[in-house]
Amino acid sequence: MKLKRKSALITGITGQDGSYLAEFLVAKGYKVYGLVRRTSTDPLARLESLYFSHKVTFINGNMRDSAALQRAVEIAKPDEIYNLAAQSDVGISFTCPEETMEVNYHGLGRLLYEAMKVNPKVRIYQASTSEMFGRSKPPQSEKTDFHPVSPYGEAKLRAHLDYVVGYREKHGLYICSGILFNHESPRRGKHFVTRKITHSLAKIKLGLQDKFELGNLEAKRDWGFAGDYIEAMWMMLQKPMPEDFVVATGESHTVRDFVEEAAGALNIKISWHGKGLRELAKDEGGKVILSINKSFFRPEEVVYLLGNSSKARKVLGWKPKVKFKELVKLMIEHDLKNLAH
Ligand code: F7E
Repeated sequence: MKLKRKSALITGITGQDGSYLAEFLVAKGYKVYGLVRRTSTDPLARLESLYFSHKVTFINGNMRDSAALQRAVEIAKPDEIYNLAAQSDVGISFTCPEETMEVNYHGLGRLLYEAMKVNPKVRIYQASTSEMFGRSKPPQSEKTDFHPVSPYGEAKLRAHLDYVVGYREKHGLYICSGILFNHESPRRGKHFVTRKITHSLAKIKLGLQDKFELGNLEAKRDWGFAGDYIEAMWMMLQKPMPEDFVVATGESHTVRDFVEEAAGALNIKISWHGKGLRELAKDEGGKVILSINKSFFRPEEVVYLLGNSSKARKVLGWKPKVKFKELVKLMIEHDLKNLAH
């Protein structure tokens, strides 16, 4: 007897995580559908081969549009939904708080309402985030209190409490939060700090750019590889009962460490000069390659994130494969190769 192929709907399929997850689920034999928002940028940038080989099906729509969400779940008839669509830029959430709440909080509410009508047994993954911990002391685990400091963190926390915990407890919905710490890759958008650093330094190395600017160098983040983290998303939905999991490496580094590691991978010897907003980094020849610009600071900053993912390791059997140094190296190598063409 032939088993029915599972169907998955990924919102946010065109993003970094969405594209890795689509590849992963296609390889597992899933029928994969992606909700795609109309923008003027190329939605195929990360998904060209899957799309043209008809391995994923795009459905137009976005998280603000209930009718479009209804159509998406009716077409995909999903066994699993991965809600990765979001206004995911923490810095921008301070200038666009309403949009952030609309998409990251109300969007999930709309999706759940439509999904439950089509299949009350659907399993849903919600992309929650370490930003919900905000100023809670590290290391942060599933037991740590939430103290978000950004509109992004607040919207994600409300979605977690009202729709993940709330619908699980009140309506018996199968829904899990993956509380993911920062996860990066060569597919990361260039407005996030890691890719901004690797891309800018690679350009400087190739003589295509003189210098670049950053904000707070002292923020500490637990950076893992996105390709490892999407596997944890899938693992969560395979458990008999829905639960929430922290996904992290358990290693934290400052933005400054990231700059040094990336420069080292390019054989650029940097030295730091000055303090605060006047701090600079110079190369061996004394040329300024990095300066500080206060516009990249946030009104409120999450100072120190360090995840304790022992529950995911124990219950899911998940562990990160790519370590910090390797992550930086693979991002640098990708940027060098792409820019050299
Ligand atoms: O900033 C500092 C900045 O924008 C990291 C999202 O995926 O992970 C991400 O959020 C740190 C912050 O990521 C610049 O102040 C310094 O402390 O790369 P980011 P994020 O805000 O941590 C979480 C888990 C998510 O859920 C989010 O969706 O770097 N920083 N200078 C800078 N950040 C940026 N973007 N640009 C700078 O020039």
